[in-house]
Amino acid sequence: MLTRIDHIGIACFDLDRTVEFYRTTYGFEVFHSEVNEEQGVREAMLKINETSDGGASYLQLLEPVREDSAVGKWLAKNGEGVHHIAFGTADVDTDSARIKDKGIRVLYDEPRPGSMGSRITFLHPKDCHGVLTELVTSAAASSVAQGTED
Ligand code: CMX
Ligand code: CO
Repeated sequence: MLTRIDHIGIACFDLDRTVEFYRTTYGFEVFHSEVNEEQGVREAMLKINETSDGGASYLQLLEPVREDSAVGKWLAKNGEGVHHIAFGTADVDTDSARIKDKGIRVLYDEPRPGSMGSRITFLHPKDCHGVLTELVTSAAASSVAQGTED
């Protein structure tokens, strides 16, 4: 079950300058940053609020580390802006299988590593009314599901 907006992914040319914009304009601070080589991005997660399912909602600022990455290609075509929306779920495997059964293209056979130890997959934007849609199970939700939390 999808229970929150986990994040909104925003593509930018210069991560540091964009982080500074969100800090000075709104007062949002960087909660976490990392490079995800597989996805070809350098990213900063700005936590906006906690959510009623025990998770949180973030802005995910994304700077490509390679021109041929998904975000690099998108930026070259569209310029900066909202790149994708991500819904949070306690069980990305079940939800992506359920959505795939509706005939919507799920881009990965198995969820892949996302921010902060999460597991992620994507739905094709052409099957989602033009919105690239990500499904996320946070590391905390994964460890609860697998019975490995501390
Ligand atoms: N939102 C909406 N539409 C998009 C899109 C996006 N973010 N990215 C591409 N499209 C559209 C294009 O405009 C294009 O439409 P037209 O044919 O009408 O022009 C079509 O989809 C194909 O686009 P493309 O430029 O040829 O790009 P690709 O097919 O090579 O890749 C996609 C598109 C969705 C498969 C690829 O971006 C992808 O695999 N995305 C998932 C991974 C990702 O985005 N990673 C970065 C974020 C990581 C994270 O969130 O942690
Ligand atoms: Co994302």
